[in-house]
Amino acid sequence: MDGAVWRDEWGHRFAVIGDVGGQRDALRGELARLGADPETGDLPHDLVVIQVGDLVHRGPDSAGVIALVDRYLHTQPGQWIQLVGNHEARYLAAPSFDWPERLDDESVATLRGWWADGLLLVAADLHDIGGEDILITHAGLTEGYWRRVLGAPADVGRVAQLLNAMIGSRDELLFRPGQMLGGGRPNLAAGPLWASATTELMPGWLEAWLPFSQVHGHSSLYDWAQDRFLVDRAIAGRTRLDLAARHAVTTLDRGRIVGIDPGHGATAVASWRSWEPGLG
Ligand SMILES: [Mn+2]
Repeated sequence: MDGAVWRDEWGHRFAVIGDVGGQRDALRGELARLGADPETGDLPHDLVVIQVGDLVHRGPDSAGVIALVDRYLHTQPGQWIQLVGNHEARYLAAPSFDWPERLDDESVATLRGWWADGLLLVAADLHDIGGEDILITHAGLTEGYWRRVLGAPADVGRVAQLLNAMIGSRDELLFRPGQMLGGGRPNLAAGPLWASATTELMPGWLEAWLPFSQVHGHSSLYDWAQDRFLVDRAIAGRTRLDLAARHAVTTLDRGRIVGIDPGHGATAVASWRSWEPGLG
């Protein structure tokens, strides 16, 4: 489906940005590539950004990333859709995992304000991109969670609505862990902030009919640093890699699952891009 950038009925184009991990300069650089003013950072008026969560930790400037996003949420509302990652959720409920870094109090207060004000979502959805519907979450929606918790709705808009309606009232269920927290066997009903792409998200959907396509961050089927797949050939054989963008696109029977976590660490990776509907 490589072609021109897709636009909605109001002429908006979209960019879905993977995990930022405290890399403010890398985020600013990608936004400038997308047409943001390199000086002021202002977004071009036709652009809507969807960021998949994990804004913070690992990199040098988590507070700067939070402040930047907070500015977009308030000065260009409707042009920035912020999803919650497990690294944000750590500050929204009793901490479920240890992490060597601690956000400053002001950043924590900002995150909690977003959650209380409905500015931090669990899911976003895009309709009819060349016939394809797409659900966007931090870690991906597992088959088990979609079936058992949500009741297996086929409509992507309904799924996003159900997930976002749980904010503030069912946080424990939204933050349901999987194998990445506490280990143990893969949980094919792991929650949308914690599902592991390799052992939970992909294996569950490989055996089922995907009701809509998905874009997620959080983890990757491919180890970009070591240049190797972390999954078996049944999944790797269905997966196309964009090494420069750090996107892994797995095509299943009725849709695809696109992983866009660039894998930033203490330093930002040199080459990565957001995922832009219509471009591939
Ligand atoms: Mn994550």
